[in-house]
Amino acid sequence: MKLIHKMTTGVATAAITFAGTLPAFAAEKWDMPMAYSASNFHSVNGMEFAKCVTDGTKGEIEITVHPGGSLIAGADIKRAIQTGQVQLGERILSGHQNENAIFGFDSIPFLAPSFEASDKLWQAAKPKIEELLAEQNLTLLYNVPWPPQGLYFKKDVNSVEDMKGVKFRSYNNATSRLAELTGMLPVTIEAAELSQAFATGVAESMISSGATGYDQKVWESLTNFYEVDAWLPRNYIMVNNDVWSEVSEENKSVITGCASDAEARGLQASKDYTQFTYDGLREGGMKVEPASDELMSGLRAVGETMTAEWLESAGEDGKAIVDKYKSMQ
Ligand code: PCA
Repeated sequence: MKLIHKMTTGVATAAITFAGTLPAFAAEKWDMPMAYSASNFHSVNGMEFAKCVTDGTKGEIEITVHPGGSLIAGADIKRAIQTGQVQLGERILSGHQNENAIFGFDSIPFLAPSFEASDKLWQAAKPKIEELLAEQNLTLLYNVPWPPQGLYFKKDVNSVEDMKGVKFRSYNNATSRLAELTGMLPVTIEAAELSQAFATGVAESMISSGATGYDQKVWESLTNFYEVDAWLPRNYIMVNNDVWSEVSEENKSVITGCASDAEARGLQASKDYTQFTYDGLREGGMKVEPASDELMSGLRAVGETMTAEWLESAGEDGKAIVDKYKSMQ
C-alpha cells in the first residue's frame, strides 16, 4: 500500500485495480534453521515464535522453521545468518568460542550451575554479547538456556579415573577441554547425529542435558546419567542485521514482542523439561543419579583449571562479566 501513496492519481487507479487481484503486500519469506530435533523444546518454542511472527505481521513476514539441522548443519548456522544466506536462525553460541572466548561464558564449569544463577550470569554478559554479535552483523532476538549439564556413560563411573580412555562426544570447546583434562577422547558430533554415533560406538559418553539424552533416546546405547549440574549453555535466535534494518517499526515491535514471549516460555519449558526428561531416561532403563562425592571433587578440580584458562583467554571483558555476576549474588 505504501507504494500507492507515492503514485499519481491516474497510476494509483491502475494500481488499485491490480491490487484487487493480488495480496496487498509482498510477503517476505524468512528461513529459520535450528540444529536440534523437531520434538526438542527449543525447536517447539522456535516454531511457536515463528507462528507468532507470521500471525502478528499478518503474513507480511512468514517464517519457516527447519529443525534438526535439515536446512543447515548446526555448526554452519551462525555464518549462514551473518552472510544473509538465511534471515535468522538458532545457534548454541558457546560452539563459537574459537571466534571469541567470551562466547563461552555460559560453559564455565560450576560458575552458574542453576537456572537462577544462569539467569544472573546472562544479565551480566548480555551487553557484551549483544555488542559482539552486532560487530558480526547479528541482532539477538532471544535466548534460552538448556537444562543443567550432566554426564552420560555406558558403565558406572565413580571418579575421574574411571573416565580415562572413554570416547567422549563434545559439542563446544568447553566439552572438548573437559574430555582432555579427564583423559577422555573427544569427538565433535551434532546433537541430531547422536543416536547413530552412540549406536555405532563412535562415541560412548557425553556431557549434556537430560533433554538431549531423552530426545535422542540414548538409553538404546548408554546406561548411566550422573547429575553434575556443570553449567547451562544457551541457544540464541539471531537475525541478520541487513534484514533487520529493513523491517518496518511496526513489524519490529511484533517480532520483539514474540521474542520476549518465546524467551519466557523457553525458560519455563527448560525448567519443566529437566525432571520430565530424567524420568524419561529412567523409563528408558537408565540409572539416573547424582554424581558421587569423589567424581564431583575430581570434576571441580577440572572446573577450576577450565575457569582459570577461560579467564586468561577472555581477558578484561571476561573478568568484567564474572565480577559483575559475582556482585549480583
Ligand atoms: N544439548 C545440546 C547442547 C547442550 C544440551 O543440553 C547438545 O548436547 O548438543
